This record gives sequence, C-alpha cells and structure tokens, in this order.
Amino acid sequence: MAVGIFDSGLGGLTVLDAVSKRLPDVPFVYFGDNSHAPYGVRDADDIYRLTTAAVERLWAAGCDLVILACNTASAAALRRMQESRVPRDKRVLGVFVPLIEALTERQWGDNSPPREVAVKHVALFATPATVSSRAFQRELAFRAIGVDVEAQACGGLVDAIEEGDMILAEALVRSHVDALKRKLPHPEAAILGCTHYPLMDEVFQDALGPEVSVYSQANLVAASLADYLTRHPSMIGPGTESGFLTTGDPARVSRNATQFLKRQIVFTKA
Ligand code: DGN
Repeated sequence: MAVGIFDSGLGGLTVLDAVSKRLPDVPFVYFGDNSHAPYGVRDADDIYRLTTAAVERLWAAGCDLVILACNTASAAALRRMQESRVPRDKRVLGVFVPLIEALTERQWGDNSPPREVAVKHVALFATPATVSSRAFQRELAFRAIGVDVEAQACGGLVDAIEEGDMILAEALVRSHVDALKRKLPHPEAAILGCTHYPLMDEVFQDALGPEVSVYSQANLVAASLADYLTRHPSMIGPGTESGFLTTGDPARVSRNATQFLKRQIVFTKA
C-alpha cells in the first residue's frame, strides 16, 4: 500500500517533494489530472466529479490513504466525499487543516473551541474557486476568532505555472500582491493557498516584503502526514510501487515536472 497524492496538475508535486524528503521510505503514487487542469475556474459539482474519479483511481492503485494536494479540490469536494463516499478502510485528507493549525498554533486534531490568536491580518492567495468557496475562512472560524482574512483570487497563475511560463507567472504574482495590498496594506501573514504557488514562494516573499510571514503548505502537510502515519501505521505497507500517473500527455507532463522538481520525473498514462 502506498500514499496517494492527487492534484489537478503539477502543483501537488510541491507536496510530494516535501513528503518524500520527510518520509523517504514511504511509497507513493502521484496522480495529476492534467487533461482537466486548471480546476480553479470550474464549478463545484464538476470539481467534485473529477476529484472523486481521481481518488477512486488511486484507491484502485493500492492507495488506501489519499491526500488531496489541491486546495481547489479540498475546498469543493473533501467534506462532500468524506460524508458520502469514503469506505471505512480508506482515508482522504486535504491540505487546509495543517496550514490552519500552523497559523493558529494548534496541535493536530485539537478540536477545542475557537480562540484569539496572535495573527490578526491575513492575506490569502488562491485560485478563483478556492476563494469563492470561502472554505479557508470556514475552517479558520472553527479554530480562531478575530482574524481578518483578505482573499485574492490569482487568476491565470496556475495556467502560467503549468505552461512553465515563469516570466508571466512572476508578473502575475506581483500584480496579485499589489491588488491585495490595496485592500489590506499591512498583512502580518500570507497564505499560499494553492499547491502550485510554492514554486513562486520567493517572488511572493519579495513582493510582500520581509515583515510578512509567508505560509506555504508543502512542509506543513508533510509534517502532518508523518504524524498521522505514526498513529495509523496500517495505512501503508508493502505491495505497491511508487509512480506518477497523468490523464494528460505523459511526455509533456514529465518534461514540465522534471523542470519543476529539478530531477527526472517520468509519468505514465493513468
Ligand atoms: N494546485 C491546485 C490548488 O491547490 O488549488 C490548483 C488548482 C487548479 O487546477 N487551478
């Protein structure tokens, strides 16, 4: 059994990279739904349908535990899936909660009532679908009070990253940060609420300024997964090889993935 890691495209590789550094002996299967990316401009039903199909494919590949390494899918599909579709012996986890636990300085699974936290003004950068879902604000409200969240939908950024057009991606980051700062001039913390965005984290930090703490998910999700597997060791085991699956063109996706992670990545057709 391996851990399944799902994203609409290449962004989840930032999570995979952090997970495989933290847990080098754990096998994983990565699934990129590149032929349907980006999800960020789709409606919630469509995202739910595509996410469910991908998760079922990962279950069939021997992954009892699947991480939705995609905020857009976590926002639109995770709760709905957990309520209706996940069999008893399977688990599907998202990427919001580890981030919010870090922001609110909570331990994993601390379900005590919401309380005041140190950070008061938060900038959220995410896809249009994640921003309009308000899932981040909803999860935050379960844990913290008195936090002002200003969200910026970063239209076009996932497409530019998927295309490998880093000049356009940098220009988009700078213009989205400018737009955010017009609404919230002095954020204390900035959330990169899309797993593609850690590939641009230095540009975000530069545009925001050194006084802003930038939270990016990859390392937080890896730490949370390590903790989860310590408590649920039966979710992994022998019998499944690591691998990379895509619904897109494997040659093209492998080329872009290799460029992102700066190591050879070979995708096969899902
Ligand atoms: N990496 C996905 C996320 O975290 O939201 C991007 C979603 C998309 O396809 N736009």
